Amino acid sequence: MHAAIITLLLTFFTSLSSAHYALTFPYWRGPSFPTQWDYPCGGMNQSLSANNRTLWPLSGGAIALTPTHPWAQTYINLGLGSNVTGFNISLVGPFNQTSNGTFCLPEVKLPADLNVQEGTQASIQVVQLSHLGGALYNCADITFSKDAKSPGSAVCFNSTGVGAQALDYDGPEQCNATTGGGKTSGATGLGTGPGVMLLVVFAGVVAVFMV
Ligand SMILES: [Cu+2]
Repeated sequence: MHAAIITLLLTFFTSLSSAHYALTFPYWRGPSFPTQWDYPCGGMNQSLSANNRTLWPLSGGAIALTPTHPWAQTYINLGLGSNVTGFNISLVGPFNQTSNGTFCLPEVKLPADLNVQEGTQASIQVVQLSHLGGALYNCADITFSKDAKSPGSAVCFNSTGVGAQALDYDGPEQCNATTGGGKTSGATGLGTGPGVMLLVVFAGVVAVFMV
């Protein structure tokens, strides 16, 4: 009886751990699969970074992960320091990361006004909001350095079918107080200037990253 329950639990947790995603570059803080819902780093606390820092280029570098979901709204953030509590610098996103396998952005640039020095420590946070509605977190700890090495094409590549898309934005919701009307149709909204502009600009950004 107990053995059966344990087998059932093991099966459940194995199926959980086969989902979610890992960071393969910079290498993640730790195997967060069972606790990946926990903000801000999937349950992997900062002390785990002690022996696990990746050298990363001073102007920014590659970020590779192994998504397992059909799609996920994805954000990549940065926090400076050796003990990061707030990931307040947006590096990429949000964008829709599509399909599963390996996904890599070969050169994620730092914001132009961000001044990092040789030896500056920081942590990168990846957030994926999956199709099931869960928020999944992972962090990787880095040291900015001119000696940082490229992860190489064995680590930084995009599996067949894996990619990124701009998020579709079909205009703000509109409410007509007199008729009680709701949201306008997507087709109508897409015709509005700001929405299309946002889409085009962001598609350009993603295209640059995907080169
Ligand atoms: Cu998952």
